[in-house]
Amino acid sequence: MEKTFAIIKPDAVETKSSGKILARMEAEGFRVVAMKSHCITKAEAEGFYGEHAGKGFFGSLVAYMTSGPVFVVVLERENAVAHWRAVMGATNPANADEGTIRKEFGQSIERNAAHGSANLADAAREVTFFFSQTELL
Ligand code: 3AN
Repeated sequence: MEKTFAIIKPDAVETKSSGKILARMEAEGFRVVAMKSHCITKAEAEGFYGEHAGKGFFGSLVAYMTSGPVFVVVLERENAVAHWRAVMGATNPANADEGTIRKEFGQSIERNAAHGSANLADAAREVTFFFSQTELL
């Protein structure tokens, strides 16, 4: 069993798509290990997306991720990291396949509805970024 970290991003919460995205997580066979509503702070967003610091879209990305509440989620399944990324689809919703979360709910490359860890090391880092060990059930 593998764990990955997901975010239902501000745009998806705002459009009241969170329930549909959670239902899709469960329909794909993920177990929801932990989930909470959270308002990401500027410092958290800058740390979480540190690999993108200095890129042209960084300031806008931080502003967007702190623009409203999100759901942070820990998911468990076989092959969880790769499977959740496949279910999300391409970063840019315009390039995302039919049936993916980003195709259905994403509005732009920035406002793209969901996050998923890129690899196992990122998943471990991202889970501990937002959750304490006692919250993982
Ligand atoms: P992914 O979330 O698919 O792993 P990353 O890690 O390359 O994509 O990018 C993290 C987030 O930064 C994306 N989910 C998106 O919100 C934003 N982003 C990435 N590339 C761009 C871009 N060219 N313009 C605006 N926002 C971007």
